[in-house]
Amino acid sequence: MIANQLRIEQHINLLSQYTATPKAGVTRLTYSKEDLEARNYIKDMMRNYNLTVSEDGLGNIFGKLEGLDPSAPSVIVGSHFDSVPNGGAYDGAAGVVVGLEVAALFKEQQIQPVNSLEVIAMVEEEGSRFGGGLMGSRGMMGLLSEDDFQSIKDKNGVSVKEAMTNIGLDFTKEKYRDPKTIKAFLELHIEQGPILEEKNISIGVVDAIVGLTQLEVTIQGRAGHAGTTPMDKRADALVTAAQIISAFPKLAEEVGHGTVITTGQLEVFPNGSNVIPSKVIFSVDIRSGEEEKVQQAINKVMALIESKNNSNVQSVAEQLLHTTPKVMDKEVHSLLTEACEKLDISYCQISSGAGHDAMIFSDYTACGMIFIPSRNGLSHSPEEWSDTKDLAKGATILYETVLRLTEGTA
Ligand code: HGY
Ligand code: MN
Ligand code: MN
Repeated sequence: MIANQLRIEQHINLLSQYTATPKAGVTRLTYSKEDLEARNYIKDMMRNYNLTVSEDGLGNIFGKLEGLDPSAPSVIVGSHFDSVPNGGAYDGAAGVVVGLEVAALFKEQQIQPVNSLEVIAMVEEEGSRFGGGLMGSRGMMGLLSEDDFQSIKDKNGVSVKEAMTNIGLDFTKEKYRDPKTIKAFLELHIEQGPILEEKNISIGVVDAIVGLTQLEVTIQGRAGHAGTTPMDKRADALVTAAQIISAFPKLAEEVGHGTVITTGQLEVFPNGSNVIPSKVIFSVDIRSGEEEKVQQAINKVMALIESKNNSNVQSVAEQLLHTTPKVMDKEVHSLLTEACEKLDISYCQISSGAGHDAMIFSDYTACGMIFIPSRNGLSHSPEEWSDTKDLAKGATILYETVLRLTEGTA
């Protein structure tokens, strides 16, 4: 493997230290202190590898190796560098580190590309701070308006613009990236599931990514005294929320075809142990490989919410994100599999149950993704772990593929 496993290991270990919850996984929320520490590290590494560093109006980081033909569209390689709360050291970071490794190999091998190579580290893919998710890639493709960046706020009411300013980022810079300036987007990601490990295969070449819908549901009831309010005189928002959420496993089963429905976030107001909850806000994450099944699941969830409305309790659901299932670019997919065969690395086709920035970019440019195995299939957990040997294999595959896409020569 031409990729340097030790260097990759160092990047992963150092980035994992930029967390708000040391000893309890990686918590690196967008535009946080930890974001800034990781951002500065990534930019320093980009400069080490002779890349010209820039940040756009959302704080996405770019490291560019100018090609012989500056007018030719770039090949972009990378991933996101934010995390879920108490997540792992590899989700997103592995793809950024492998992008850095491709740039390091271009430098070591003195490769001069025709098309520019750009390493990217994107913000807010997880949506852990501002909800929805895929904000960095959606912003680049013009799917979010300037007003959105003022209205989108975190749980403490801090807007994207304020949060950016707080860490010295300039939100007035251009956010939009003309897709004509991108030849292809490549991303390595951990599988976040058990398939590759079970099959004892090093690389999954992604053919498709599930459709993903995120809802935010608000249940409005009425606060009351837990001791003096008879059970038949209550408008308990949390009881209603519990009735809705507990029905999701059955709804998902009715839709079938691997459809999954999850509530990962729930807030109770006023959150007093002796107060009947007046309001509950919770998330609903709906995924399936077929758009028709996603729509069926959404319809069932909305009908269930509607059915719980009465004179005492009212519910509303807001759609924060909806992406249809996406297919990866056939030509890029072939280049990736050819690289696996040339390097004699075991691989298989795989579909993604996780969402990725590639599902946004794939509507605008050629996208390719490869997965590496996740130990015990675990992710979004402090126990997330992948072997840097597999990361080195993945980096070598992306290096070979980027060489061909950029028509690089030594
Ligand atoms: O939710 C996802 O699938 C991704 O980790 N953002
Ligand atoms: Mn994730
Ligand atoms: Mn991810």
